[in-house]
Amino acid sequence: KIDIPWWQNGTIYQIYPKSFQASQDSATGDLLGIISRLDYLKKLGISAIWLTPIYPSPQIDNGYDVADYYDIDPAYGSMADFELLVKQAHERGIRIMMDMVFNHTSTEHPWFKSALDKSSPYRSFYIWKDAKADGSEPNNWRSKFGGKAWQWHEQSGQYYLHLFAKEQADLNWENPQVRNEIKKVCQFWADKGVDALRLDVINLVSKQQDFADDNNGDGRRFYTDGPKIHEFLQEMSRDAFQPNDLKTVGEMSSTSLANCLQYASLDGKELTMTFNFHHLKVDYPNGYKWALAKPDLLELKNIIGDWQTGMHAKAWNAIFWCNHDQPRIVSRLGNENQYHRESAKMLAMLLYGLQGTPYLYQGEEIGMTNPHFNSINQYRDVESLNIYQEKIAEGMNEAEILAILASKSRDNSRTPMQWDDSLNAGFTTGKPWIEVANNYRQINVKAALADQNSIFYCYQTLIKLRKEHPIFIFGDYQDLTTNVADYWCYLRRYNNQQLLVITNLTEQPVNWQLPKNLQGSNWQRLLSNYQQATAFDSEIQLRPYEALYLLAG
Ligand code: TEU
Repeated sequence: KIDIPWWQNGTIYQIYPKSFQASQDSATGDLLGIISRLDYLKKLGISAIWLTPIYPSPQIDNGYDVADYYDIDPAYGSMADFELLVKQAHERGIRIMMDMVFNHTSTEHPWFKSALDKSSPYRSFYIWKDAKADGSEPNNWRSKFGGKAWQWHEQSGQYYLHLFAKEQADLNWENPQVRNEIKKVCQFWADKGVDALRLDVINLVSKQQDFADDNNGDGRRFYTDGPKIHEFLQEMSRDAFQPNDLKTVGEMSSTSLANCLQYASLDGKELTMTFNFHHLKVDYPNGYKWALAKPDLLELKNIIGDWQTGMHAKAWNAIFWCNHDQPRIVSRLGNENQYHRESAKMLAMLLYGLQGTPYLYQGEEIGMTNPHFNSINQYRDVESLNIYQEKIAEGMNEAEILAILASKSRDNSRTPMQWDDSLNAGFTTGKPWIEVANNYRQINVKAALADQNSIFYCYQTLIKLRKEHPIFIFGDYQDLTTNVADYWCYLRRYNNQQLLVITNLTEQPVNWQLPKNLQGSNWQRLLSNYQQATAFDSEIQLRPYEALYLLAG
């Protein structure tokens, strides 16, 4: 038996505290609510929970605008509640991963407030530039949330950079004092017993220092995987992560495989693993998020395949379908209606057969769907509200932009967790900050736990299988269905074992012919998403959204 570290064979469960569980009648969830659900998470079998930001914040971007790195937002509880959460989680063998937002702070952060004064020592904590001769912005970079990336400050007569909302000012990582403050923050949370960190848009922190205009883009090529990024991460790793044994996952916006090989190298000199998002852009026509298109399933497979083979035995992947920025996967790649259960399980089996650490987003384990909001008043997300205004101003009709939001908005994944069929799905006895999806009477945890054949138990099994079979962790990857879009079968090999992951991505039945060299192996059925097993020999007949794990050796 080999000893595999938790961050390799465990599954990490993402909690969006605002929408997870309220302990009483508040509009948002809180830490005591999370504590009350730890036994549920233990039953699921996860190894760690990632909490999106719970620090004091004006909540312009739901906590990704941090006003104090050293405290808990009163809406979520107190530091004592947090300490209790760490203790109670650890008692159940569940580790805690905190979300660290170091590319920017809230403009309500004391550093930024002080930085408004040109003579303050904190001025250089942020990126201030003079206007161009005609008074316009220092360059043409765009904010990821729409509009320009620069905000004018009248009193001090300069612009500051914000790659996200104007209330999220970018920190100046060139300043060693900034980096030292960040190390102190990591130390503080490590001392509280935190085991791991998720680093928000960490590959954007090193900006090319000439701040030039981007003549064929929005500026991202001047700060994505920027000039000093590896140097900065090595410094953080040496001074903050490694001394505290903090495991890390970097959120890598628009990154490349070559860079991730270095960020997440198994030598551990930078980070433990990385998220990338290329596979979740296969339904963005020409890379543009705010338009509708069917997902390109061939591209999906090719992108994931490139990362599987590219990172194998060299660096470590984080694998995921969902997070708080993405629509629900069953609505996106599956079938919410007739094949809700089959397609949700198929997508789970497809992902959990891959190499890397799975991240499971709250509600994914019960097949939660997009809520299908149909009025702008139902949306809360700053990005969605901005794009709505932009499109209306451009003359798009309202029905069209609402249809786009219903499929693309980040709020699709931010609706309250569906616990049971009572008022507000058991999330709060008060009025939730965002509406509950109205299918909660059918799709909820209580119903899932009562049904041995539910999506929940499929995830529970997958999480367990990954701990029992090292082939999931260390096996190589080979696509057996290249150039086919509608079904996807791949092979993992480790020592003398073989694992076949066979999936039908559509509702059309399909027959798949086992490659000659794999026929006759003594395949054992490890898992299937249909109750009645399909017969197989050299040919396998796949029903709608069918998925199968076969193991040999
Ligand atoms: O997201 C980074 C990011 O660039 C995207 O996922 C973004 O939400 C998407 O491209 C918009 O279309 C991280 C956080 O996960 C997100 O919630 C924050 O809003 C963002 O950083 C800023 O801190």
